[in-house]
Amino acid sequence: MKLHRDILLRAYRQMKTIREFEERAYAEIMNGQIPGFTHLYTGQEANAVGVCEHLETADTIISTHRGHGHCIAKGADVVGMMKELYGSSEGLCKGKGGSMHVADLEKGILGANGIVAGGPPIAVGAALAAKIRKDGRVSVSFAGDGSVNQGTCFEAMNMAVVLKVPVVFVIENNYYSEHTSIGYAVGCDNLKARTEGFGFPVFVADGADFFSVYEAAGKAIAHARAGNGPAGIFAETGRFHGHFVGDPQHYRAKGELEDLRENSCCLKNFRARMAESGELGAAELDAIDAEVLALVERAVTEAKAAPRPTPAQVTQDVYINYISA
Ligand SMILES: Cc1ncc(C[n+]2csc(CCOP(=O)(O)OP(=O)(O)O)c2C)c(N)n1
Ligand SMILES: [Mg+2]
Repeated sequence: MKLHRDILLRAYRQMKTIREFEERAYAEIMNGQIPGFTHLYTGQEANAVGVCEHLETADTIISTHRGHGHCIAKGADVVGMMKELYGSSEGLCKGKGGSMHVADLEKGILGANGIVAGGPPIAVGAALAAKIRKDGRVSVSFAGDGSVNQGTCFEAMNMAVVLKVPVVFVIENNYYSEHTSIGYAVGCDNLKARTEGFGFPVFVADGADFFSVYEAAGKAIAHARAGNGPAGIFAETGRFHGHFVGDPQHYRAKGELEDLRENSCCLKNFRARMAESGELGAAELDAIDAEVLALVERAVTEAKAAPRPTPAQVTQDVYINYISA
């Protein structure tokens, strides 16, 4: 697969931005600078970027508790997101969402979500709205391997087929649901087949390889956008941190994390492919790295200086005024 230079440059920049955002968030949390509970997306960047590269701003995504990467890939403002993590009133959700509830409706980001498998039904609702309005939008649900045993996920998948709505279910299999491995939690050994049993095609991707995800996502999203009903993407992936920041990770095998970082890194894989094909030079990728680092540095500096919500703001923006909206 040969992609246009602009797509390659943007994809690398997005994956690198997510990586640096997360690694810096990790450092800041460990320093006690960021309040709340945080789940990092480091290691899974190619999934969000490979999917969102096929989406327009008006298309919608619904994310998970591990949502920073999905939001950045869909176009969320990085400085606004960092401010949100810091709980600032200048954050994307005025500091009331925090890490697990980042949303930006203007960018089609219907929200990260702390409820495992809370996303699939919302994505089906958005897809039904798109079908009724005939606006051509596709709705994407990101969810983890832990979500696939939840009733909400089953119900949403079935309903999507029955209503024939343009939704794509992305399952990111990082092999753990909190501290429980997929081998223990899932009763069958062919999740792709089980998901296809609902009546829609599922495309498998290597979540450490942007090109693999991009290809699978292209097929799934085209299927949904053409009015054929739902499709699925199964991406095998790995998270480089614990379930949450502070997780001692005793459930990992010895050397597992080192192996993941060495052999399942989408940034390394992307650079290796570019070196081999010559499509992008190392110097231009280095230049992107420097720009991304500067952006994340600015985001942290501005987030630290940004105001916190006042007590008077506690009751503001709690409910949407649907009549005037
Ligand atoms: C309905 C519900 N049950 C349990 C939890 C607690 N919980 C939070 S994250 C998580 C694991 C999710 O695993 P997975 O879907 O694989 O996502 P990952 O954390 O691996 O990205 C659980 C069980 C929850 N938030 N919501
Ligand atoms: Mg998981």
